[in-house]
Amino acid sequence: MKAIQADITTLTVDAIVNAANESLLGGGGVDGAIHDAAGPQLLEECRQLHGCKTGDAKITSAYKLPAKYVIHTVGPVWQGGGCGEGEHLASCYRRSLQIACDAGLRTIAFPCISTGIYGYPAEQATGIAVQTVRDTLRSLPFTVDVTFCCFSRSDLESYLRHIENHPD
Ligand code: AR6
Repeated sequence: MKAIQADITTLTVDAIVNAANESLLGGGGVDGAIHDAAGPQLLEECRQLHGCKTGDAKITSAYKLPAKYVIHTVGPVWQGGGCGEGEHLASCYRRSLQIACDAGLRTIAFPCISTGIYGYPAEQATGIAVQTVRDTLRSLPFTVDVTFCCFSRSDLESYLRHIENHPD
């Protein structure tokens, strides 16, 4: 696994993960950027999915994006930490990787799920993301190459610290 600072819509990977909401019908943040770059066909396909529960994920084509697929996952809204937010966030990373693996995908990029509009504290979210991806990769039947795609310098620094402090 590695961390970079980039706009996730520019990445040429098998799948980029979208930090969506339960409607899967678009929104702001990375979700808005992904729909803008993919074009209107993405929304058409998302309409057929009839939403997605928090902590779960669903896959679509990526249309005009350089990636092949988009895996839409729904992170938790931060409510102080006592409402299962940590388990839901971990589930987003786990389910997205399982779906990628089931589809035979080998490269995947994640944004910092829930840490924007949904308000999850970034440092805590980084710890959950790195630990969950590490644990899930060990359980998969083949290797998936994971990129943590950070939008901000501070998120990148946080990921680099967590990855270095807990090497494989
Ligand atoms: N590439 C990579 N990361 C990005 C990009 C980008 N182009 N744009 C933003 N980020 P957010 P959430 C980062 O708010 O907190 C939407 O309305 C951003 O800096 O996109 O899970 C959905 O429809 C932050 O680090 O997602 C939901 O309603 C991270 O992506 C809601 O927001 C996540 O921020 C989901 O909120």
